[in-house]
Amino acid sequence: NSLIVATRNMGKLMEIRKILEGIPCRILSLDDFSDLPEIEEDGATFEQNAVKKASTIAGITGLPTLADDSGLAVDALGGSPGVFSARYAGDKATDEMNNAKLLEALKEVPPESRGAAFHCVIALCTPDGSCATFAGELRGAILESPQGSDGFGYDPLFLVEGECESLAEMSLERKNSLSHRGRALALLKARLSDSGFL
Ligand code: ITT
Repeated sequence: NSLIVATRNMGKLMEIRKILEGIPCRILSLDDFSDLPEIEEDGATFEQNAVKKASTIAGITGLPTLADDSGLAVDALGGSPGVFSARYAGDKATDEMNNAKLLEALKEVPPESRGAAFHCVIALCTPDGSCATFAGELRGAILESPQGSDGFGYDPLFLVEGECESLAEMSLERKNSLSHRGRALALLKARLSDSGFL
């Protein structure tokens, strides 16, 4: 009984592994396979990209596969960077470059107008091509300078709604308990448990 988590983002992988701990499946990652193709993320939505990643890998490997497509939608930027979050500052952008570009884009925007949301869609696909998707969202605001050093991506700039900490100041467990990814995976686990799998 194996399940592939199809991501090359180590931050995501760590969070997903922690949430799936205890399910009766061996969790494999893309590192357990060689010669898998790069999948172009050309969908217009998180859902399209998540399904594309999971269904492609499930089709090639013959194993059930989970994929995460996620990103940050900033109100003052009309929902950008959205599905382009990983590549906001260019194709080879690092998290630091993306964060610097976001701070620059918002430098004239006052604190009360810096609202944003993280979105995550998890797709679970089987080799026969059937897929289920689960979505989660987390509201917050973009800080004026980074806070904290845990997590990945935009975490140091994201102040969680109703909290006084950024996502990068929280433990992995706490982030998972409230994040967009944690919520989407909680729905997936509920579905697996209703279907008698867990
Ligand atoms: P895979 O496609 O291999 O999974 P990726 O990093 O390219 O990895 P996405 O296309 O889904 O994944 O891009 C998601 C980007 O959104 C990610 O690189 C971060 O910049 C940002 N992001 C998503 N979830 C985040 C989180 O929990 N904390 C901080 N940033 C996050």
